[in-house]
Amino acid sequence: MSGRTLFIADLHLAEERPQASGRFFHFLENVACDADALYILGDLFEYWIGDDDVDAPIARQAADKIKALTAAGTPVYFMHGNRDFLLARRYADSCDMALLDDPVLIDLYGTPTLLTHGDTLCTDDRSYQRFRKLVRQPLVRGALLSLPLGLRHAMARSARSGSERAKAGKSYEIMDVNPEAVAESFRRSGALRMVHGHTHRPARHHATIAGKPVERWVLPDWYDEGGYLACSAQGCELLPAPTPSKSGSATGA
Ligand SMILES: [Mn+2]
Repeated sequence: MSGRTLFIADLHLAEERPQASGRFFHFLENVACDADALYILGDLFEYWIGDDDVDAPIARQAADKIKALTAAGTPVYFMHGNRDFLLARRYADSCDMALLDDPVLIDLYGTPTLLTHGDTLCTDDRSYQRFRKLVRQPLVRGALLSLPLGLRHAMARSARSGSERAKAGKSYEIMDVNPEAVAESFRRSGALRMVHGHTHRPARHHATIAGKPVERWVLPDWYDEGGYLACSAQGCELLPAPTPSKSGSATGA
């Protein structure tokens, strides 16, 4: 126990990006190992087509490494992102992760802290919000999961390229959080701190809501360096993920 709770998001693990998974596994074994808890706030995986996609090596590897962490005494919590919202109990149970609702309010060393993936705060992106509402409906979810695996793989591929095209056509502001949606989340929850990912714009923002100072931490993605938020009773700080090669476990990748 280090008296620290860690937060990560947007790792976007995928077979074709072994460096990101190498860095993540190194982080689990060398940084998260003595944390009070680890929270994964969505988009752990680049995409997720169902817990029955059991042949995905990256999913199995990640499950083994996460399970090793929980077995050693660090609880791991997972919240869905927009890429891996189909991840379900079967997979979570296989690595002893607890599934969290989005958003959720936790007591973090005495500070009421709201955790969310962050996509629901991007209310200016109306077309995305409509899509999100549709695919999260239980009937649609069930229908998606009942399709053959091969077809789901093909759909995930086309959704990824479609999302890249859609992003290219949207402004920087539209894809960021909406300030009023953020303020409303603070007001509704009574939180004094918020932690989220999704926008890939790591930062610490300050504001005053209902006369109280609040802070909002945005987590970095792991496309490049990767990083995490470490919180203790004294406060939080954003830190870079250590590079595996620096500690002698170079992969030559
Ligand atoms: Mn996301």
